[in-house]
Amino acid sequence: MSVNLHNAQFVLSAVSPRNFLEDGLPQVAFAGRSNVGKSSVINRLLNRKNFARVGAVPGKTIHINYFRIDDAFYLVDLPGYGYAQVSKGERDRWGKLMEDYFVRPELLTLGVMIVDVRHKPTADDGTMAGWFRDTGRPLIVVANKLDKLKKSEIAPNLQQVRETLELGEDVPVIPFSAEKGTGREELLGAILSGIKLTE
Ligand SMILES: Nc1nc2c(ncn2[C@@H]2O[C@H](COP(=O)(O)OP(=O)(O)OP(=O)(O)O)[C@@H](O)[C@H]2O)c(=O)[nH]1
Ligand SMILES: [Mg+2]
Repeated sequence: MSVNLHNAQFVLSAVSPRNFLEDGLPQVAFAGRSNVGKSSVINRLLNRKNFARVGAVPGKTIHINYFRIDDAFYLVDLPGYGYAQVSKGERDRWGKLMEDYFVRPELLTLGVMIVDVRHKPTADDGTMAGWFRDTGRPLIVVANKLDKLKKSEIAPNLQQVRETLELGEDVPVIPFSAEKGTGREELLGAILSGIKLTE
């Protein structure tokens, strides 16, 4: 089946498991540290400027946002983590919501984890990768902000991501720049083939 990415709409923002969607359509869940460029990657993927919100106030959205793409699948935007200036209460709410989500791996069809290719993945990134791994579902890692690296840094940094997150050989690490568009086709192809659709 082919997908029209232009037909994308926001569906709902879940703040508790009662709001989780489960209607049989595949769900592709995006996760990453706050400010890693999650919204930018989603916008780039859909070739939209302001679809998922970029930049506003980091760490403020402790919601799971669902976007329906062409009535074919959901793009699930999980709340970012690792933002220093959040309160304990917010961190707890984040943990509870994520736990509620990941305790039900049947909700998830494919995971997409976004990291900043400039830096060694954090302990939180490691935890996140572990949660994805424990679902038993396929995972794709997006190494974003590639445009900020010198050419000579690319290969070692990609390797560092792979090693730090202890990724299996079946997990692709896709060099990506939401800013420049690098990696868009590869990511799109990996996502669509992961859920058995074509563009
Ligand atoms: N140079 C560069 N900047 C990027 C890239 N992707 C995102 N950014 C910038 O990084 C900042 C954060 O981007 P967002 O897309 O808002 O990040 P986010 O992960 O959604 O952040 P929160 O939702 O606030 O947690 C913005 O200033 C973006 O313009 C990239 O590939 N290259
Ligand atoms: Mg965002």
